[in-house]
Amino acid sequence: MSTIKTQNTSGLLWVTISRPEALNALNAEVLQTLREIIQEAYQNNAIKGIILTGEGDKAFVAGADIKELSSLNAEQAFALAQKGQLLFKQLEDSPKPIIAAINGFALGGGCELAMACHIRIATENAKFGQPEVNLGIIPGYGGTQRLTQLVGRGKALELMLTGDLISAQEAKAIGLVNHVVANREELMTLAQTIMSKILSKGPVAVAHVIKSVNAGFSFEQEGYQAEATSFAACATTEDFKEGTAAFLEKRKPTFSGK
Ligand code: DAK
Repeated sequence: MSTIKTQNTSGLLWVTISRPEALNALNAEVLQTLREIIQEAYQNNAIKGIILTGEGDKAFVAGADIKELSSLNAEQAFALAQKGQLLFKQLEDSPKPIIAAINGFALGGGCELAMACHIRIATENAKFGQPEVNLGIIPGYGGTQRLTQLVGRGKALELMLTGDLISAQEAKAIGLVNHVVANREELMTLAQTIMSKILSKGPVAVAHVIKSVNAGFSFEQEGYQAEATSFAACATTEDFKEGTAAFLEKRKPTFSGK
């Protein structure tokens, strides 16, 4: 049975990590399947955006699979780290928007997975944390960087050094999630509402917003320079012409993605 379920509804790809017996923990199979799904989604012009969630009401993803982790040798750990980091970077750099719909525990690698997505929304029973220190390791899928970027150095250090879990409301208060809703049904509705709004905009501009924001956190590029380059690229598109024309003609724009 597959550990990830997908459903494509009108260009929106719903991706559900499904290992409820292990609270949707990330094992090698899940990571490999997710990698294949994401690569296929990038190449498929019919897919415009992705909503990522976990099966059930208890967990988004409760971390890397601790059973699998415990039996890794150094060589396997290195290979896993490289593959995992690449996947999370691909998610973060996706030109198509990705929303994490967090329906329960988002711990360790699960919290890191959510942070690699562009927008996070959660149910009120969700819990967040980087409890790796409890296992004698540190976050290894970019958590030390992304958590610090999202919530600031002081709170990030407290969470990673103590391994404490925080509630969805606390996560919202520190900027780790954008919205908290009552239950799974509301979560999916809100995810779809936000995604539909994003997908009504020009896809070239959407991709360049993501690229420009990410550039500001990259040591390889200067954020403002990248933003100017992206702005210039957007300005030559048909979507830009259509968007400005529609505004001036007081009508809704129809974007072609060109
Ligand atoms: N891995 C494997 N199985 C897990 C799991 C996990 N992370 N979390 C839960 N499960 C399993 C439990 O073992 C249990 O299985 P059975 O005993 O029924 O067979 C089942 O899911 C239900 O869990 P519980 O019985 O524990 O449920 P509770 O409600 O009592 O507790 C809990 C829920 C989420 C508080 C608890 O399950 C828990 O503390 N889970 C572990 C959370 C955790 O520590 N997560 C962080 C894992 S470390 C790397 C990069 C990144 C990472 C590693 C390497 N490289 C670069 C190489 C990331 C590391 C992590 O994420």
